[in-house]
Amino acid sequence: MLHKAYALLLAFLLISCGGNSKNDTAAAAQPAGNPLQPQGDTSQVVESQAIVPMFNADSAYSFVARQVAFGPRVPGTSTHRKCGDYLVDKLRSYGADVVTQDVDLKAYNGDLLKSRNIIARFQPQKEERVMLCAHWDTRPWADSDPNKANHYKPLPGANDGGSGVGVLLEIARQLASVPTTVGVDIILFDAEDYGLHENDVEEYASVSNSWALGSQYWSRRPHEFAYNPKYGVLLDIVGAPASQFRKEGYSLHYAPAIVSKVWQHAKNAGFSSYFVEEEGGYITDDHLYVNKTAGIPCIDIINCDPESPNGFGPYHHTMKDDMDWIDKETLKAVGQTVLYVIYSEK
Ligand code: AHN
Ligand code: ZN
Repeated sequence: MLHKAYALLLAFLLISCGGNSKNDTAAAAQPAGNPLQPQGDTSQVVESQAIVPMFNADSAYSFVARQVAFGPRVPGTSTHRKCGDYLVDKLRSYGADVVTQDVDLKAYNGDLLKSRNIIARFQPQKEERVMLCAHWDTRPWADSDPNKANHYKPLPGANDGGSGVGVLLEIARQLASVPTTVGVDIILFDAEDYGLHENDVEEYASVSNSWALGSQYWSRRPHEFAYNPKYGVLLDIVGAPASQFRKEGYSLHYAPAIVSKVWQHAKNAGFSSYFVEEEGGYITDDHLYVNKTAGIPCIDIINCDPESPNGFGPYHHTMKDDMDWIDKETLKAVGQTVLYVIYSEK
């Protein structure tokens, strides 16, 4: 893979320029930063490098599988509560300072959802911060399933729910051993996926903002006063084989520089087949409220498939959204790119 060659070359330069290569971290880690200029001043390139850990896709995959093993994570169910406890414990085990927002949120149809936003702070004393987020709940209804009998059944949520959280747990595991220069907050939003059922579109025609209830709540009331990270990156549906991440509309509108930064790191690392140089459509997702309501520039890394019936993928909001749709290469492309981003941040 290109990012390995890129990292190895830079690692060699780092060593030959007297960088510390003796400890375990350096052996398992790789430098990243600006693209290597073939004719450039290499010492300057090396100086700008940060040590970036290797993202372990097997580990991320197992974190997705663990969530799926609980069963559907629909707010208010015991599997949801148990998975929430697991996520809090896991993040604490990696040294994060974890707080939760436990709140009853009202769904568009009147259902009261016992919800929990989970906020894990790494190096909470640091002023300069970056936030990484994903939703951890799963959709209560497989309303895009080709079989109508499944339209009111909960889905496994491997990709939609599990994948973003799996990548973030692996990043948390790395943060436990290799600190970043900036502080990092991992925020797991609840109740993202309780939005309008396909059969309710007419009856609830006047309803808006039925999706992303947890992030809407958090965006009105962030976990700390005057919370002001430099930017946020949302991961949603990041596990399907050969995923393509297009530059999502609201992300380009509210946070164009962050889109460029992330896509540039992906390109340097050789992941351009995933992070494509194309604009995607506007997607109502957690980042919309983080941008609009909380005023924090936040992008969405999300796989869309313009060819498929509902615009995402053939598994999306169907009973097929299980581990068969989780691909380690995709988890790696996303996770490694995000590691490059946060470890390069000064
Ligand atoms: C809608 O489907 C309306 N928005 C995409 C956000 C989403 C749904 N992410 C996961 N499930
Ligand atoms: Zn969904």
